[in-house]
Amino acid sequence: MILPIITYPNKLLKTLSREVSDFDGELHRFLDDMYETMLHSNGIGLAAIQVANPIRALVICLPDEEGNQPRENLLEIINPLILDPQGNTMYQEGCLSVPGFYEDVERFCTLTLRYHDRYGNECHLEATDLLSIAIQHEIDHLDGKLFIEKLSYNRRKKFEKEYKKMLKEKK
Ligand code: QAP
Ligand code: CO
Repeated sequence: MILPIITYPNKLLKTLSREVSDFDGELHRFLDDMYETMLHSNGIGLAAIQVANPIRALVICLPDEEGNQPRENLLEIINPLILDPQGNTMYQEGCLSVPGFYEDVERFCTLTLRYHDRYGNECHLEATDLLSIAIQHEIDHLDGKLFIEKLSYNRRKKFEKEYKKMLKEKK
């Protein structure tokens, strides 16, 4: 089932999402819906709060060389914790909840992630490059934060102006 994605400035995006404690069929169906919704919207990452569910769950599926995002490349990340973040890197980020806007954001370069899979098993992964950036972007959603909040004052002003203009034209 494809779920509606909420977009800025919807205040729900500011929610602090709660930990998942039941790794049951309902969670599994919801994760399936998140993957379907992300692919349908041409995304590479999606956090639960973006479909109005305030739980600490996110999905990431980076495209392969052919641009495909097969299910075997899907990462389902629940209750994540970043350990040992290192270095800094810049990337031009976008967000399904801030459609049509992309801007450079600074992130940690590499990290280790502790999280649970859909069955509640404890997992660890080491991430670099785009995966590391995607993880940090999505975990920010779980904490009610958007990438536009990391922009400098002037770039944020530029964003607000462009975004309002775009919303008006869409109507
Ligand atoms: C987060 O972002 C991310 O504006 C995932 O019109 C960002 O999937 C991970 C998208 C940067 C790694 C690096 C955005 C699709 C998708 C748009 C997305 C749009 C259509 C964003
Ligand atoms: Co996002």
